[in-house]
Amino acid sequence: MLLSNSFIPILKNNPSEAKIKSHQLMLRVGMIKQASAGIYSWLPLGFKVMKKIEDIVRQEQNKIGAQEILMPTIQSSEIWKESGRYDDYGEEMLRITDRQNREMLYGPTNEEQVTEIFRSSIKSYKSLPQLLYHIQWKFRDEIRPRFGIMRGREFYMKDAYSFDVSDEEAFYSYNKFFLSYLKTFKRLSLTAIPMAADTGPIGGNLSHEFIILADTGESKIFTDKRIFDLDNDDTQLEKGSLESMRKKYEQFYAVTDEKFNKEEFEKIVSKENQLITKGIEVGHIFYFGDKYSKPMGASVDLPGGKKDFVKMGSYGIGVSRLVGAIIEAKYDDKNEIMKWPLSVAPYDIALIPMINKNDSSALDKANNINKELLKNNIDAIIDNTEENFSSKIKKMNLIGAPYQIIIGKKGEGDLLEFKVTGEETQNLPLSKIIEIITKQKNSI
Ligand code: 5CA
Repeated sequence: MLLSNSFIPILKNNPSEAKIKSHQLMLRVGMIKQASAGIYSWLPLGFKVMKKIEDIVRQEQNKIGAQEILMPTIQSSEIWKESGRYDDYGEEMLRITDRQNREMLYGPTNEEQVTEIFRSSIKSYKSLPQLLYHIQWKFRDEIRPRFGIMRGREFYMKDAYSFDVSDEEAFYSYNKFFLSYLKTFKRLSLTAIPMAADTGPIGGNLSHEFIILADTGESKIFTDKRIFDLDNDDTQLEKGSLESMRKKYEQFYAVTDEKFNKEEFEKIVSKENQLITKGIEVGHIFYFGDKYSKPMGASVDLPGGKKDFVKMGSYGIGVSRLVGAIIEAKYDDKNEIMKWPLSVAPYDIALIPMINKNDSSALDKANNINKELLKNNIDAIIDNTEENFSSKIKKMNLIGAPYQIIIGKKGEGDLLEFKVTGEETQNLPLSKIIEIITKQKNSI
């Protein structure tokens, strides 16, 4: 892609209304454009990143056997009256009346909608478990939307729902999502820690928030820092293995402030392992048994002939929030260098030819390099403008492709000036550069 043809409206300076670095960068490089308070349009650069995140989330959901559906954004109030949440949800719910005077709402979450779908088709324990998910816009009329897309009113969420015949089976489903979340965030190059959390308006009594560390995060967290050293590489998708994986995490104290108890923390966690800091909630999972299935009459026939209400859980990932969370984790705002993880980068590499009016040789060279890259499925952005070198580098450092090739006039034979963005230049032939990037891509 040529920079001159792309819609990347870059600002010279940081916009003053943005208080945290993700919001600053997203406005600065034109990833998003505010439409009204807490509501944004996604421009090409931001949209590309969000779609790549969405793809990884989807792949990891499919791997645990969850099936993708798509429910509407607008829901009928009827099902919310059945569950009893229509009044409970309060002012965060955007309520709409249609021309027939029917009460509708813009979905803040989908427990009711999915239970309604389930109960109309599934009648027997033999069809369980069912794991269903969708990736869809949500609306919550937050009183104070802030930090750009981090706490928006309209936001993009993956929400999954599990239906099981017993508590034991439901915990198995819960643990599948627990593992799937750890793997998803790792592929996004984030370390997300599962922490015991409150359930709020979703309900239930078992819940984990997945939190990444960030000074600008809104969640206060209290942990035993040894939890950061855990991995889950040996975990299999089978009951016993998943159970021991969750136990391994739960043996360490890790809670958000709603669950914090100072006395308990100081007793359980030795001084040198205590970590009190802030983080961003990128995912949240809940187990709530028959909280929705009972009032909404979602039951199945059991083996002995009796009926029982299905046991349910729900599992959310903030797909749009993750764009900001990755920036908070990766952006060096002092030096103004963004380095996107290759798994979600808007471009794999930036080609930066030094161009002046009378000499197009560097641009020709960039175009030839691009042809080779395309053959190898490597997506490049070419800065074909005639600006000076330092402003070109500055701009590309903000756009944040993880690699750069600088194409000057000198050029030593076949060797190119290659950079891992923000690091030292190395002189390498194109074939070696393609090898490095391809290897990195295959490991995602
Ligand atoms: N029904 C459950 C699970 S699907 C649910 O809605 N959970 S939630 O309320 O915790 O939201 C899931 C995730 O969406 C959160 O972990 C967070 O990453 C993201 N999220 C929630 N509210 C917002 C918001 N206002 N702006 C951006 N992302 C949000």
